[in-house]
Amino acid sequence: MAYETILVEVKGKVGIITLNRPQALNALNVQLIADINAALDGFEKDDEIGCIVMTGSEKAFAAGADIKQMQERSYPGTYLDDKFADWDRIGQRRKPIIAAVAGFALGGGCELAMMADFIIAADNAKFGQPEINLAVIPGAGGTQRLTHAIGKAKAMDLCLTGRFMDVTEAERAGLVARIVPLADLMTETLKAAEQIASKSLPSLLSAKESVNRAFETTLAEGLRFERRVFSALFGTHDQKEGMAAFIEKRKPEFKNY
Ligand code: CO8
Repeated sequence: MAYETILVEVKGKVGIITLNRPQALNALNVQLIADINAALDGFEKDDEIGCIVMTGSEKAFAAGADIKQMQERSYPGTYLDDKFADWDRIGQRRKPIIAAVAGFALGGGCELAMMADFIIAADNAKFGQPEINLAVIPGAGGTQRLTHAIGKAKAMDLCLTGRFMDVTEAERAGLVARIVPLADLMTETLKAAEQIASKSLPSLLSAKESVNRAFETTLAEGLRFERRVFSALFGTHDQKEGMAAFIEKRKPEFKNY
C-alpha cells in the first residue's frame, strides 16, 4: 500500500515507518497521523512482525503538529472533532515500538516519540514542547508523558519556557534510552528491534503491558497485575521451549504461542 506522508518497509521481522514530509520537517498533519495508524494496523495484524520502528529524517523526527493546519481551529470544533483519538491509537498499540529520533522532536513530534516504548536518539536530536510560544499547550500527552518520563521540574521547565533539550540532557533526564552517532541511528535501532522481534510475542506483549501498568495504577495493583501475567506465561509453549533451550544450551525456537 502506498501512503501520502510516510514510507513503510519490512526488514525481517521489523516493520519500519519513516515520516516523509521533508518540506515541513515532518510536521504532523491529519493525513500523517492517519497514515501512521493505517501502517500500524497492518503491522499489528501481521504475525511475522515482532517489533516496529518509527523514524523521521536526519534533520527532523517531527517538528510538531502542523501549525498551518491548526491555525484556523476553533473551540468547540477542536473539542468535538476529537482528533486526539487518532493520536491516542498510536499510544495504545500492543507490539513494541521504538522511536529512532534524529534532529527535531518538538511538540507533537516529542509526543509521538513518547508514544513509542522507548527512544533511541541520534547525537543531533533535540526535544521540546514549544507550544507555549504559540499560546497553547501540548495536546497529545506532552504534559503527562513528559512529566512521567523526566519529572515535574524539567517538564515544567520545558513546557513553560518552550526551550529545547539536547540529547545529552534528554538521556540524563530519562527521556531517551540510548544515544548513538547520527550515522549509526538506523543500524543500531534495527539491531535493537531485531533483538526484540526474536523473542516470543506473547511475552513481549505481556512485558509491554506490564511496564505500562506502572504508569496507570498503584504499586500494589501493578504487582498483582505482573504476577497474574507472569503466571499466565507458564501456559505457553514458548515458556517450555525457552527454558528447555537454556538448559540444553541451544537457541530457542519460539512459535508465538
Ligand atoms: N508545522 C507546520 N510547518 C512547519 C512546522 C510545524 N510544526 N515546523 C516547521 N515547519 C515548516 C516551516 O514552516 C518551513 O516551511 P516553509 O519553508 O514553507 O516556510 C519548513 O518547515 C522549514 O522550517 P524552518 O524554516 O522553520 O526551519 P528551521 O531549521 O529554521 O527551524 C524549527 C526549525 C526550529 C524546528 C522551526 O521550524 C520551528 O520552530 N518549528 C515549529 C516547532 C513547534 O512550534 N512545534 C510545536 C507545534 S504545536 C504542536 O505540536 C501541538 C501538538 C498537539 C497535537 C494534538 C492534535 C489533536
